[in-house]
Amino acid sequence: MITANRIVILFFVLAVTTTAAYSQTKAPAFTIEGEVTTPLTLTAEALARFKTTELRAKDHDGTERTYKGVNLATLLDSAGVTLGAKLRGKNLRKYILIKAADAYEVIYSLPEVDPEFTNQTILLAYLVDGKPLAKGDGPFRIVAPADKKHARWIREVTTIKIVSSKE
Ligand SMILES: Nc1nc2c(c(=O)[nH]1)N[C@H]1C(S)=C(S)[C@@H](COP(=O)(O)O)O[C@H]1N2
Ligand SMILES: [Mo]
Repeated sequence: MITANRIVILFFVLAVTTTAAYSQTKAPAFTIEGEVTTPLTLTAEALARFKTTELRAKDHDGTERTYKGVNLATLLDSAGVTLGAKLRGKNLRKYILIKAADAYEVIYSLPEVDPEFTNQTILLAYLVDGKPLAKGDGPFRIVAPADKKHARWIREVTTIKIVSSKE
C-alpha cells in the first residue's frame, strides 16, 4: 500500500540522489590532452590523491603565500607525456599549451618541467594558505616561482594540452 509517508520518503530519496549526481557532474575539473597516452580529467579531489607539493612563493602583489598542488611534471608523467629518458630528439619539439576559462593561454616547454632538465617546480595549485583558490583565481592555477614575472601564473586553468610543433 502506498501511504503518504512512503511518497514523502520516495521524494526525499530522489532529491538526495539527484543532488548527489548533480554535484558530482558539477565538480570543476581540468583536462590533460593532446600528445599524451592517457588523457586525464582531474578534479581537486583527484589532484589530492597524487603526490602533493607545498611551496612558499610571492604573489603578484608581493605577499608570500603557501601553495599546495601537484608538480606539473608528476601530472604529465601520469598522462604518459614523453619526459625523462624519452625527452630527446623530436620529442623536444613538443610544448605545453595551458588554457584558462577567460581564454588566456600560456606555454611552457617540456624541459622547463622535466626534473631531469631542471630543479624548478612548476605547480598546478589548488590550495593557497590551506584554502581553495578564490573564484577568478582557481580552482586550478599554475604557480611558477622561478619566473621573475607572474604572467605565466595562469589562473582558472581548464586545459593542459601537449602540442607538437609542426614548424
Ligand atoms: N587566466 C588568466 N591568468 C592570468 C592572467 C590572465 O589575464 N588570465 N594574467 C597573468 C598576469 S599578466 C599576471 S601579472 C598575473 C597576475 O596575478 P594576480 O591575478 O594574482 O594578481 O596573472 C597571470 N595569470
Ligand atoms: Mo602581468
